[in-house]
Amino acid sequence: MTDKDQGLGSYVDDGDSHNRRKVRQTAKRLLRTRSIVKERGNLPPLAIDGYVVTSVGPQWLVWTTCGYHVCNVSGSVDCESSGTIVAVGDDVWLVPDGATDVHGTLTGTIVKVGVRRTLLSRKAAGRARREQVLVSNVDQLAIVVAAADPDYNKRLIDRYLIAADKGDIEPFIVVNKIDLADVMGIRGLILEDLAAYIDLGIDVYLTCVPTCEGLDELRERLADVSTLVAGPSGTGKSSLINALTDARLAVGEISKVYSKGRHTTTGAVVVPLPNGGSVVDSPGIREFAVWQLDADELPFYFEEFEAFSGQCKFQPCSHIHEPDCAVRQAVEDGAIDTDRYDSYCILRHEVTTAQLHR
Ligand SMILES: Nc1nc2c(ncn2[C@@H]2O[C@H](COP(=O)(O)OP(=O)(O)OP(=O)(O)O)[C@@H](O)[C@H]2O)c(=O)[nH]1
Ligand SMILES: [Mg+2]
Ligand SMILES: [Zn+2]
Repeated sequence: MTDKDQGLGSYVDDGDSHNRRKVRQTAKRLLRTRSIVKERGNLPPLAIDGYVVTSVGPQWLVWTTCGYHVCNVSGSVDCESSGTIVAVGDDVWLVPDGATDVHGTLTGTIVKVGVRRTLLSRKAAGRARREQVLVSNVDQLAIVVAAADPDYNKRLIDRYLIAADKGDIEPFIVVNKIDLADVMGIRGLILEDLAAYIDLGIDVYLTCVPTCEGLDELRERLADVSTLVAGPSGTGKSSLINALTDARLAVGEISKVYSKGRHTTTGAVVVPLPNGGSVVDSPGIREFAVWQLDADELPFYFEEFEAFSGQCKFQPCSHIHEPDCAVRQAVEDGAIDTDRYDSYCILRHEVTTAQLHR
């Protein structure tokens, strides 16, 4: 009997991730566009390195071996910018000012931003076509949704999965507030509903903060790596992080000084884990427009299409309107999840409309 049959904890598919990697490589035909803001050459002799923990208004809080520094960004910062010069998680070099701010925190100026190993981007809100890097240099993305209050939305999950793939981040799904599913008697339905992700090799964890269900499995998953915890507002991201760390203690006195005492998370913040690794708490988002997604590359992000797309009559096939489309047939036959196909159609419509207006 499998975990799934028992309706227990987490669902970890050890299956072959080779195919997934292959598809990802094929899909990543678009290079991340980055323009050098300024290449300064040698670093100033007093520069020290650290990483960006969170934003503090227009400034950045940077952890270094000499302690926290609240930093401005130099007007001639050396970075490979893709529209976002500094992001939480960035490796940076700063020159200390030799002073402190009103809270007694050391101050400095960021002069260089390191190359981002991984990143999670989206299209910035508003009309401008601009990339917004939400977080950089994390290994994993925990997509946290709630079993209820608020109801989860698979379209948003699918967008996160694409963005994670594009940014070289390994995603997994956390369904928190599973206690509410039990009250409503819908745990089984949720598992069925999310089976397509498990089939894709994406691990799904079921958690409940008050009863600690699933927290051991999650703790294990987070150990020794860096994980961005993202998802809609109110799903319990901060509650999970607080249960797994002593977040306030871990980030230190400094975050208390700068936090605005709000319940809702207002900006991404790196929280070290007690036994190694770190998590990045992030504010809930309602919408997520994937940055730089082309209609032609979209099918590659729906890797379950691959087994069928070779048999479509027309090559290439958009899998939307062409006759004798093997992908649509597979959806009808139940071999491809209907919701995933719906996500594909919605995204395809979005990206083709956006391409027309470019
Ligand atoms: N029933 C139930 N409630 C939970 C659980 N986890 C968190 N909550 C509650 O859900 C509410 C939202 O939790 P938060 O941790 O602030 O959610 P968040 O995802 O960080 O929200 P944002 O910061 O706005 O993105 C709080 O009232 C929590 O007490 C859970 O497992 N079960
Ligand atoms: Mg929060
Ligand atoms: Zn087709």
